[in-house]
Amino acid sequence: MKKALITGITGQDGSYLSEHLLNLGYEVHGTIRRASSFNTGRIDHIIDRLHLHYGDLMDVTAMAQLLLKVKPDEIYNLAAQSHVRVSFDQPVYTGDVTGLGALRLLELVRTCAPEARYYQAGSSEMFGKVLETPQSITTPFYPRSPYACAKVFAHYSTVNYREAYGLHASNGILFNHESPRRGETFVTRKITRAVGRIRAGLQRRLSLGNLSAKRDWGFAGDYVRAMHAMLQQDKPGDFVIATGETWTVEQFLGRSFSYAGLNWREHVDYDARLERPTEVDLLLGDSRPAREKLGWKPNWDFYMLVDEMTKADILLAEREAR
Ligand code: NAP
Ligand code: G4F
Repeated sequence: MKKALITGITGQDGSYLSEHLLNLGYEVHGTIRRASSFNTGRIDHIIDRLHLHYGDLMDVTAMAQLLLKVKPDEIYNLAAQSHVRVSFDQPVYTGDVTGLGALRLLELVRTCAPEARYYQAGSSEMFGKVLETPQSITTPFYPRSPYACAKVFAHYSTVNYREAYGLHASNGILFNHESPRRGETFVTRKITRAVGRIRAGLQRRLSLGNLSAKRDWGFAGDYVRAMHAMLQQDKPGDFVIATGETWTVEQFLGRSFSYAGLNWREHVDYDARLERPTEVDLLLGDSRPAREKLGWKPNWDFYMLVDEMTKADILLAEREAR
């Protein structure tokens, strides 16, 4: 039985990747952080089938012990301070966790588990102020936030450890992917949560920032299949994972509100504090190499994504209202 270790198992992607690997017959291990309140809500439905360990990308000693104890065949580094806006408020912390955290883990893989295959969660945010459209694996990076700078550092650290030490280390450059399990401060979930709550009479207004930004939005459940597929290749490499379609925040907003029979213009306020010092205006990915080499393709399109997220949050708000 193959063993996988997932950092960030409590996050959106960690939960879908765990389900995927369990379905494939893996023994799935993951790191969790001690918190003052419960933080395993996304994996509670499978928790009896998982092996959870306290661990943190800042804590090299605990992570080293974990690698030596678990001896994973595959390591998925999903842990990060993953919020772009927050990274402007906590740039050094974000650089430490999201950037140096990956390097710390790579160094541990090199010394404690050199045969393990390593996946690094890269981001389309690295393309930032895009130098070409669509963005592909050869598009130069132009990061626009402390988060994106940290991800660029993690990306090149992964490439360097592959080339310098022969690790089977791959970067997935994933474009935005969402789901009913998405964190509630990311724009898609913030919108669908508000739609559900407004419809149920639990909330009146929704404050948002820039509505004209364009994102290539996919479904997280589709994207974790690509992470696993990358580690099954004979040779490690880097892949862009995207739907190949781009939509504005306003289009997401319009579709979600209309799914619930509401008009967004009657409920949404503009709040300048939600703007970023530097914005990423347009993301649109070219994932043809992943489709050809990994045999990957997304099953959900934009409308399905918005509708499923909105439906789930309508049900959630109805339960809250009861
Ligand atoms: P997420 O929901 O924010 O989950 C982040 C995970 O990292 C959580 O499990 C969190 O634990 C954990 N974590 C944070 N700081 C940590 C630390 N110091 N040590 C150990 N664990 C830590 O993110 P996601 O959407 O699942 O994304 C997964 C990864 O893909 C992230 O690296 C993200 O940057 C990257 N990515 C995401 C997208 C996207 O659109 N979702 C696109 C491209 C790349 P707690 O639950 O304890 O906070
Ligand atoms: O949902 P967002 O916060 O996602 P963003 O910044 O694109 O980052 C996400 O995707 C990246 C992949 O490209 C990941 F690497 C990263 O970890 C994260 O998962 O914001 C999307 C857009 C932005 O242009 C933002 O300015 O929505 C705009 N926006 C407008 N109003 C808002 C809001 N974003 C948030 N979070 N909250 C708002 O009220």
